[in-house]
Amino acid sequence: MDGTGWKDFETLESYIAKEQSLHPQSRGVFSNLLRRIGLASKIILSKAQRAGLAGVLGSFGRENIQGEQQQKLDVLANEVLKDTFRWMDSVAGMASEEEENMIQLPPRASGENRYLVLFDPLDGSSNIDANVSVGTIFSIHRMLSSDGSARLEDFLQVGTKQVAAGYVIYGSSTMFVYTTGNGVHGFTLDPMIGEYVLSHENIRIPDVCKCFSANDSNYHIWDEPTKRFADIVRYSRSGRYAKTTSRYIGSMVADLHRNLLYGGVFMYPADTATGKGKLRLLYEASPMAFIFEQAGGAASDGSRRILDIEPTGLHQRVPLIIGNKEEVELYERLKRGESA
Ligand code: P6P
Repeated sequence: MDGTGWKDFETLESYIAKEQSLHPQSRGVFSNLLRRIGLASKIILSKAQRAGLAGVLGSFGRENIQGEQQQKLDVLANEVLKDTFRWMDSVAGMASEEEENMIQLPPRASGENRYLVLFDPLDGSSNIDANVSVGTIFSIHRMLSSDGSARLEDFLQVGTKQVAAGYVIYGSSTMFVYTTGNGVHGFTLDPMIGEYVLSHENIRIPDVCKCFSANDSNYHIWDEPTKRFADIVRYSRSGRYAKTTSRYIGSMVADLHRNLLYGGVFMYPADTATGKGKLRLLYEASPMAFIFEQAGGAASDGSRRILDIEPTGLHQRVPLIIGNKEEVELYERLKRGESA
C-alpha cells in the first residue's frame, strides 16, 4: 500500500484484464464472459438478500430434472444466468442443473472463440429459507464443434479441458472465487463500490485436516472402506487427526469454501443402495475439482481423479471426495483394499 490507500485494492475487472494481458493474442472474449458471471452473481445476490422481504422464499411448487423441489430462488437464479449468456456472441450453449436439456444458442457472425457455460445456479438452495450460505457454481469449456452449433458432446468434455471454473458464495460476505489454471483467486464484494475486490490471491489449501465434512446420517449406507475412512479421520485422537472436527453445512459451496481456506476433506460417497453419489459431475464436482487441484488439493470419486472422468450424461452423478491430497489418497487406498 502506498499510504494513500489507493493501491490497496484490485477489482475482479482489473485482475481479469491483467490476466488477459498475459495472452497478447486474446481479444477479451473470455474475460468478458467472466465479468458477466460476476454481474449475474450481483443480481442473484440482490434477490437472495431480500428474499424474505421480496416474497421469493420457499418452494416454486415443481420438481426439477433432478427430482428435487425447486425453490423460487433456484428458478430466479437460473433465469438470471440464462439471460446473462443468451445474448453473448461468445457463448454457444449453456447447461444448468435446473434445465433438463442443454440450451443451444444460434451461431453468431463472429463464430470464433465460442464457449459453453455449465452451472448450478443456486447450490444448497434448500437451506436458503434458514439463511444458510448458498452458492453459484460455474464451469467453462471451449466449443469443439467447428460449425458453431453446440452439440451434447461439446458439453460432455472431461474436466481437464475446462478453461475456467469458479463459484460465488453468498454468505456473511459475498465472494467470487475462480481459476483459469493459473492458481485460485478470491474476490470479496465491496458493497460500497459494488465491485468484487481481490482479497485472497493464490489460495492454497492448508496441509491440515481441520474439518471432516459428510452427512453422517448416511453412515449405514456407506461401504466398509468409506466407514473405515470416516472412523479414522473422525476418531483418531492422535497424529494428523488429533484436532480434526466435523463440520457439515449441507451446502456444498459453503462446506468446500471453508475447507479450501482452513484445510479439510468433504465427501459425498456412493450409497450401497444405488451405487451412485448425489453430486453432479459437470457443474458441481468437476469445477470444484479444478479449483481444489489448482489450490494444491485433490478430488476423486474414490478410484478416479474427478477431472479424468469422461462424462456420459449432462446430469451424471458421481461419488465425490475432495480436499487435502493426503485424505483423498488415504480414501483411495482404503477403497483399493489397502491398509490405511
Ligand atoms: P444432503 C445441496 O442440495 C447439495 O447438492 C449440496 O450443496 C450439499 O453438499 C448436498 O446436496 C447435501 O445433501 O443429502 O446431505 O442433504
